[in-house]
Formats: sequence, structure tokens, C-alpha cells
Amino acid sequence: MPSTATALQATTAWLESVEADILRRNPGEPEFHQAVREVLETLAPVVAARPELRDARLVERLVEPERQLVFRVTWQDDRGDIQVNRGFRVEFNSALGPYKGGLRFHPSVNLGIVKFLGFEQIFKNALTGLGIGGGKGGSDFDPRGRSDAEVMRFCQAFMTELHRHLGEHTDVPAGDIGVGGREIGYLFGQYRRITNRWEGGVLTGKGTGWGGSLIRTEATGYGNVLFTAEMLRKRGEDLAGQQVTVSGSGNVALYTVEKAQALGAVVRTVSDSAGYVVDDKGIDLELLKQVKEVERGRVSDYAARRGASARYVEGGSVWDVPADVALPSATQNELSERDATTLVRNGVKAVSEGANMPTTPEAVRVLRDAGVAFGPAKAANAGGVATSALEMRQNASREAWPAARVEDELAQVMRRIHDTAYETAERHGRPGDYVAGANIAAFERVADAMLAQGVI
Ligand code: NDP
Ligand code: 2IT
Repeated sequence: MPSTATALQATTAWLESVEADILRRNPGEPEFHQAVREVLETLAPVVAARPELRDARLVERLVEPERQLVFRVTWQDDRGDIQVNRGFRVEFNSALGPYKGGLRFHPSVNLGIVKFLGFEQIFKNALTGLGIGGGKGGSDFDPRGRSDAEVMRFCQAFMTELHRHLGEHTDVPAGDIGVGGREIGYLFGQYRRITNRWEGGVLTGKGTGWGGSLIRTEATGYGNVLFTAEMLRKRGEDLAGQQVTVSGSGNVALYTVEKAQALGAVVRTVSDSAGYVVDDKGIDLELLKQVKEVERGRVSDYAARRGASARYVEGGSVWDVPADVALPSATQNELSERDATTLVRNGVKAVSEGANMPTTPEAVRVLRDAGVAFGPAKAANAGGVATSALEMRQNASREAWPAARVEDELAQVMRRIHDTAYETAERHGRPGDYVAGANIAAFERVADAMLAQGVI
């Protein structure tokens, strides 16, 4: 038997060769490479200890999507002009349950982005402990500036192609950037019309009057705040009185602000792709919801309406604002090495990812070296998809649970994910490293299922 150190070294070298192969076979997909690298970098201890996983080529299987769908979406805008977009669904892994993951409508969407999100989703969904596989989809359609009628026609055209690949036991999409309750409504309507089936469990994030779960809208933001509170608790602290910086002003950001405020934190910022707001009195959530959810406005509109306590900074970085806790909730790679350095200089204690992969690898290193508690997305923002799985349970039994029951289950899931990541990291000699803990725990759950299900 080789010594443990030698086995670890050999496994690390082997994982690096697997990664090199992935880069070669998936050219031009930097976000997918980044997501894969972040996982593979942490797997050596478990792969070295369990040679059967390597023999079964579990790593090579996991990085290869089971199915990748790319399709044309043709639709007509309000002027009668014909528009052509590209639609995607990457059905990445179904060892633990039907493919599950959101749809993103944003001009930056391409296959590499959807693959990074789908890959992350496999591990996130495994961590929830619920029966959901990993997938992701979307389109380069830009909803900004489009009328309701245009969004509806786009959603109908998108679902006209996608519906044949979906089903409550097959593939269950939900929202992500640019896809919220309005879009899920249009998508569900078209699915129902084409299939002649009222199949509630085929989409999550539905309206609460027609099969949606209470608290699904709030769940991602709430969950990340609960995860942050658990990390702070391990350090003998809580959120009360902490200065919190939130980025973004969409679904995840709004309900991050709501839960952080409910736990006594002071949230002074939100942002969008044009700039950020600092509000010295703390964000007025009622006004922010009015501007964002009702009027579909910008954070600059919030600042203009709020009065003297708020100022709007165009461009710039929201992470320049001093904070005890930072909760990036907008998009990938929004928190750079420079931003992390600034946060550390200003005394940040915890950073927890509401968005998917918002912190660059260099920034994660800066935070880790400074001893900052860091909650990786696949653990910290899993509350959204976990509550989607609760919605699927309600749909299967035709029940509608009260909000308190959903919130209670969400809190339990977030605590369990936190403890699993924390304990797994400790067991593998990486105390406090939630990245390693989350990756290893999720990998083992999926790998064991795949191992049991044979060579497929
Ligand atoms: P929304 O569309 O509701 O909001 C997105 C927010 O992020 C907006 O404020 C938007 O600003 C900002 N944003 C988007 N793209 C960029 C960009 N390229 N640069 C700067 N800001 C940007 O999306 P969600 O709140 O649902 O999603 C936010 C993040 O959370 C994403 O990373 C998503 O993958 C992740 N997530 C979402 C879950 C959910 O349940 N919805 C679950 C788990 C993770 P602007 O309006 O200017 O574009
Ligand atoms: O990134 C995510 O976890 C989501 N966008 C939510 C996915 C879901 O199926 O609820």
C-alpha cells in the first residue's frame, strides 16, 4: 500500500490530467472550466481513499452531461418583426432524481454558461438530501425593455420546443436570472396547452393559487441568510447588529435583504448592472419591492425616491462599502480579487454566495487566507431548489402546505447542509473549508448512486 501522502499526490496529479482533458474537449467555455476546476481541486482526499470511484470513472462521467439540447426559438415582436433566439437545456445528471434546475433568460447565456450552472446544480441538489438530479437551461433572449405580450410570445415559442423533453419525472425547470413568476406562468400555460395535461410538478415557482409553494419566492435569499447565520454561530456570533452588503436587486437579493433585516442586521446596499445604492438608514424594503417587483425599475429609481439617506453610485463596486458580512446575489464573477482584498481590509467576517459562482477563484483564496467564513453557492443558495423540491412534493400529493411548514423545512434543510459541509470538511482535514466539505459530501452522494446504478 502506498502511504497516504503518496496516494494523495498521485490522485491530485490524476485529477489534474482529467481536468486538462475536460478543457481540451470543451473549448471556449471558461465558466464551465472554472466550475469544474473548483470541484476537482477538492476531491483528492475522497478519490484517493476510495479507488473504486476512480475505477468506475465516476469523475469522467460526472463532468459529461447526460444530454445537451440546443434549439432555435423564433417569435414575433410587437412591431411584427421576427426575432430569432437560441434555447438551451443541459440535462446533466439524473442519478438522484429528475433533472432539476432553473432557466436563465439573459443576453450573456451560451452553452458554456448553462453547463457551468448545470454542473453546479448536480452538487447543490445532492446537498439538499432530496431526490433531485441536476440540470439548467435558458436563452440569450433579453427581457429588458420587452412588453408583457412579447415576453409571453417568447415563453410560448421556447416551451413549444422544450416541452417534449420535460415531465414531472423527467426534467423540471424553474426560474433563474430573468425568469420569475410571470415567465413561469406563461411557460406552464403553454406546456398545459400542448400536452393537454395539468401536470403541476413539471415546473416550480408557480403562482401560489395554482400549484406553487408558499415561500418558494423567498427561499433562496432566506436560505442564504440562514446559512450565514449558521456559519456565524460556529464562531460564536449572530447577525444582529451586523452591517451587511447585498449585491443585486432581483429575486435573490430582495429576500436576502428581508431575512437579514428580520434577524436584526443592517443592510445598506443593493445594486444592478448599472450601479449601486448606499442607504445610511438601511434599505427600505417596501419601497425597493415597489420599484423592483411592481414597477420593474432600477436601483437608481429607488435612490431617487428614497430621499437624503440614499445615494446612487453609477458603475463602481458595491464591495467598496465597508461590511461585516457580504452576500453577493447578482451573477457569476461579480466579486473579484480586488473586491475581496477591500472587504478583508474593511474587516469582513463572512461572505456567503446567494448568486451562483459570484466570487472569482482568486477572491476565494484571499478570503480563505484571511480566515473569513466563506459559504459556497452550492451550499449557501440551495434553499431555492430545496423549496422547489418541496413544491414538487406538494404537487405529487395535491396538497398546499402553510407558509410556516415550508419555512420550517427550509430552515432544517439549510442547517443540515451547513452541518454536512462543516463536518465533511473536518473529517477530511480541512476544518472550516465549506468549499471542500460541500464538494466532497455532494460528490459522494451522487457517485454512490451512480455506482449502484451500473455502467450508464
Ligand atoms: P433576477 O433576474 O431576479 O435578478 C438578477 C439581478 O442580478 C439583477 O439585479 C441584475 O441586474 C443583476 N445582474 C444580472 N446579470 C448581471 C451582470 N452581468 N452584471 C451585474 N449585475 C447583473 O435573478 P435572481 O435574483 O433569480 O438570480 C440572481 C443570482 O442568484 C444568479 O446568479 C442566479 O443563478 C442565482 N440563484 C437564483 C436562484 C433562484 O431561485 N432564483 C436560486 C439559486 C441561485 P440588471 O437588472 O441590471 O441585469
Ligand atoms: O440556481 C438555482 O438553484 C436555481 N435557479 C433554482 C433552481 C430550481 O429548480 O428551483
